[in-house]
Amino acid sequence: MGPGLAPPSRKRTVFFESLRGTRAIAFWGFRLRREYAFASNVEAFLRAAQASFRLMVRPAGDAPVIDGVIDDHCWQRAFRAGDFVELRKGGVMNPPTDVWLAYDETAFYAAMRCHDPAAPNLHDKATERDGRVWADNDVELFLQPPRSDTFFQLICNSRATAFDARYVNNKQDLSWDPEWVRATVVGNGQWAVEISLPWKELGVDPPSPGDLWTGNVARHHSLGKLDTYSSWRPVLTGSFVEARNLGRLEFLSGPGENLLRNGGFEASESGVPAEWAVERTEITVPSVSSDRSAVGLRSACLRMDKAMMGMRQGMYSRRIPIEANMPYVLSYFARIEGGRDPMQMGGENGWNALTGEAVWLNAAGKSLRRDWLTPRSLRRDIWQHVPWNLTSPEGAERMVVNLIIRNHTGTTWIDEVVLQIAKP
Ligand SMILES: [Ca+2]
Ligand SMILES: [Ca+2]
Repeated sequence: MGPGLAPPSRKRTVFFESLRGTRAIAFWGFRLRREYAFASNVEAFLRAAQASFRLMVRPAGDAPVIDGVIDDHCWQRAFRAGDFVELRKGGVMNPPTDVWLAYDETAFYAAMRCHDPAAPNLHDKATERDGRVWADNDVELFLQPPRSDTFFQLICNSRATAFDARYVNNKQDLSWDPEWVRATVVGNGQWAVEISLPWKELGVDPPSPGDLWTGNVARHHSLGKLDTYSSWRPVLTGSFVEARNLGRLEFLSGPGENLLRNGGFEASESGVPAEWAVERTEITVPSVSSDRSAVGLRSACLRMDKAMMGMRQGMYSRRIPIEANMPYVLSYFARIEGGRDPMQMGGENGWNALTGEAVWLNAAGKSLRRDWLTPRSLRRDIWQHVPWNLTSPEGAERMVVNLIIRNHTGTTWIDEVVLQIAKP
């Protein structure tokens, strides 16, 4: 056991999956399989999507305890990515893998859950650093700082044995032996890993919010002669170990306290997410779906498809308690796909419109002011973070966030709506 190595803890059964989480994953898998079944050319679809694959990395807040148990606070608020795609084949991998990423000034943190009906009987063998770890059940993390010709590969098998290599212009250097901490728990039907990698081991400063790195998360599922390989960012030609096959990692600023509850649109039985409402007759209910989770967001998001007769679709938040004369930041993630070119936001005459409003109310529920929330333009096919700076008017006690979409073509997704007090 080398320095920085946490002892592997095997064959502990972990009950960290809430009922709600299990249901969301099942629903999401069903949606995705159905979509893929309808796609006439899965590979073409994936190729088009490849460039836009983006994993969001949120600040950890409190650093996770690296014990292989994925129940730390930072994982609860991290984005979950999944839907690993099989190497050079393009199908969504089953059994699935879930990934959460986080960071702080000290280190990069990752948690992966590998679903595997064979667990706990995994028969992994490698115990030596830089040995045949990649022949076992493993997870593989790839990281490349911006403007660098070097990327890093960190492999961990179910016994928490490490394989770490540095690649300079795609040439492997195994002598790179950073001090990183990892721990695994092998349970029934799954095994889990947590990783902490100090930034100083990469020889770089910690990322700042908004920084874009490249990277990927991959998995080897060892099934004897039926080994399978899959990754979060699809790799359709070549191997995982190529800079050109890395996706994007986006480091985000901290969410602070979200005054708006259920900004992630976690679904309810009725189809309308908790804390949201549909209040106007000309507005129809958008669907809550999870079919874009692969770009980094959590289990549910709001989906609005091309509407009949220009019918608007929208959701209204419940009234959120706020303070008067206070600066706020309201933000969400949006993604548009397949619409008319160029996409015109804000106009409603035959075009797609993503609009919204923040309505400030006084104690009697009277509207004091409306601030329109209409992005001027959005790039297509990637999740984008759209923030507004707002100041509450004198006498305001509550606000309502209205999200309204009018799609004549294409599809729009919204997720992770956050309202917080602006930093001074
Ligand atoms: Ca933990
Ligand atoms: Ca090494």
